[in-house]
Amino acid sequence: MQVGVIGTGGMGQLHARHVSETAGHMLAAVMDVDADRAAAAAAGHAGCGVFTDALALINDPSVEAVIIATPDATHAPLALECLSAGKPVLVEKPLAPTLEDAAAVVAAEVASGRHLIQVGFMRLYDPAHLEIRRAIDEGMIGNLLLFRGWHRNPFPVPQMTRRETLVNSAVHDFMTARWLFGAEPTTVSAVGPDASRGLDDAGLIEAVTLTFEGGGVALVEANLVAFAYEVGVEVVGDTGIATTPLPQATIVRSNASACQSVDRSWKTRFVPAYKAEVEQWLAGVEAGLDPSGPSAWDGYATLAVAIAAAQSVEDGRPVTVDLIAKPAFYA
Ligand code: ISE
Repeated sequence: MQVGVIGTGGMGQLHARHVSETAGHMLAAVMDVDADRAAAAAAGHAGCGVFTDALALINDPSVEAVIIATPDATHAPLALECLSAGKPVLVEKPLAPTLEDAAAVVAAEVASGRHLIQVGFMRLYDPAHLEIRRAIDEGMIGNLLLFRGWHRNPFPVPQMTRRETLVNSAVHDFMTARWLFGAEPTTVSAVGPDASRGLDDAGLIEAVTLTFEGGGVALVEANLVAFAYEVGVEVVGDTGIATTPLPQATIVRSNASACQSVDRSWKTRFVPAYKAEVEQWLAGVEAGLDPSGPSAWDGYATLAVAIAAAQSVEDGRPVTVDLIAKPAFYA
């Protein structure tokens, strides 16, 4: 496939590299409003075109599939343009900052009659997460009762609000909980320390509780004042527990102490997951298959959880997750 990448910041560059590294596929074009950054991203990729207009890239005949790695607010409108052009698209999370925009993408894809959209929840391709999934699927822990996720990120998007902490960041953890339970959350309760606790950036730590259809419970720590980039999952069943391992970096012991390097960003911790995500997305697109990864419905439903969590923080009480009826298109 000939792939175009829109947005050449850190994520766009990583996706562009993984496209080029995937045998049989080519980075055909990159786009950025910053022409110099787009040109730099194209350098080293023979034959890669440089665009400063996203629509021009999407509609260019040389582009057969698109990856969107632009700021959150542009994800939905660009995904709609890809639908109009009939081109498969891998769009970074969140699908949109508002439920209305996410629902519009769902409606447009259903109306198109084609499954063209995959949303970039790359943790579903992380080996540690896949081992948790396998433990559940193979009955190693019995019936899943409780999910616990922690998401510690020392470098969030600058000046994140409480809402953005949940919509931009914790949205990953909500997707993982939905994926493992195979169900939709019914209520959300979110609380966080306030400035009275002496936290200058109060609101960048949220504790979120989700209850699910069928009785499951999820506890999520969204922590953007962390001192290392750490993402983990623990699932408790009625016959066992499965937990992702702690970081496995080498432990160096000297001067009567031991130290171990830690991750500082998702762009290092999840490189294998991002690579597998692009490889498997491209393989499906090339085979003419529907995307096997998270759909536009997943993007919408997971965003609904994040927005309900933000409402719960504001209201100081649990909030019901109100979803539109799930189209049969996403059965
Ligand atoms: C970022 O946009 C990501 O998607 C990362 O995976 C997440 O850990 C981080 O908190 C987000 O800001």
